[in-house]
Amino acid sequence: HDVDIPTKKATFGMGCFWSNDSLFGVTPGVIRTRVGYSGGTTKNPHYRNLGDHTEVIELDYDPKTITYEDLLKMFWANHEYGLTKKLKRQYQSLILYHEEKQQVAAESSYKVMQNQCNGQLRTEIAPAGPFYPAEDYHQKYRLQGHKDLCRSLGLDSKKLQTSHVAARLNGYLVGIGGKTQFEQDIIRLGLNEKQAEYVRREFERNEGGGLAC
Ligand code: MHO
Repeated sequence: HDVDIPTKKATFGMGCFWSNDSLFGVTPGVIRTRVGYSGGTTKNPHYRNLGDHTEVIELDYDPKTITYEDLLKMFWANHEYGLTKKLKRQYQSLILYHEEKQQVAAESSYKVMQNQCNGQLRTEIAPAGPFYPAEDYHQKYRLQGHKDLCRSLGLDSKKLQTSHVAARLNGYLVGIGGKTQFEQDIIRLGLNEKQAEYVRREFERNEGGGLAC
C-alpha cells in the first residue's frame, strides 16, 4: 500500500519534530515524511550533538493535491515554541527550499507574516543542503509507542521513514486528521478490521487531547 506517484520535497523547522511529523503525516497530499537534522554545516549531527543543525521535517508531497503555499500556511500556523521567541538553534524556525518557486513563495509569505508579527519574526529561509535523518527512535515517534500495531503492519525501522501508512497512522494515533478522514482512509491504507478498531479506540482515548511534545 505504498503510494508511487511523482512527489516534491519540502523541508521545515518548526520546533520539536515529533509533533510536526504527526501533523503533516495526516495531511492529504503529503505522501511520506521523515525527521532529521539540517540547515547547518557540521558533519553527521546526532540528537545529542546537533552542531549548528536544526530539527526539521522533510516531506514528500503530491503537488497536484496540495500546493507549497498550503504547506506554508501550515508551517506558519503550527510552531511548537512560537514564531518570535529566541530559541536554541535546535528549534530554529526554518524553511529550506528545494527550488526557486518554493523560495519565492516562502519569501512572499514571510513578508506577510513579518508584518503581522511587527517585525519580531525570527524565521530563516535558506536553500536546502544535506539532510541527516534522525535516529530511528525519532521517526514516527507517536506511532512507535504502538509496537504490536507496527509489527502487524510490518513497519520496520526503514519503513518508518518511507511508508505512507506509517505517516498517516503517526497522526491518527494522536487524534490528528479526525475520525471521519480516518474512516475514509482505512481501505486505501490497507488496514484490516482489527487494526482499524485499534486506531478507533485511540481516537476515543485522545478525545480533547492536544499535541504536547
Ligand atoms: N519536549 C521534548 C522535545 C523532544 S524533540 C525531539 C523533550 O523534552 O524531550 O526535540
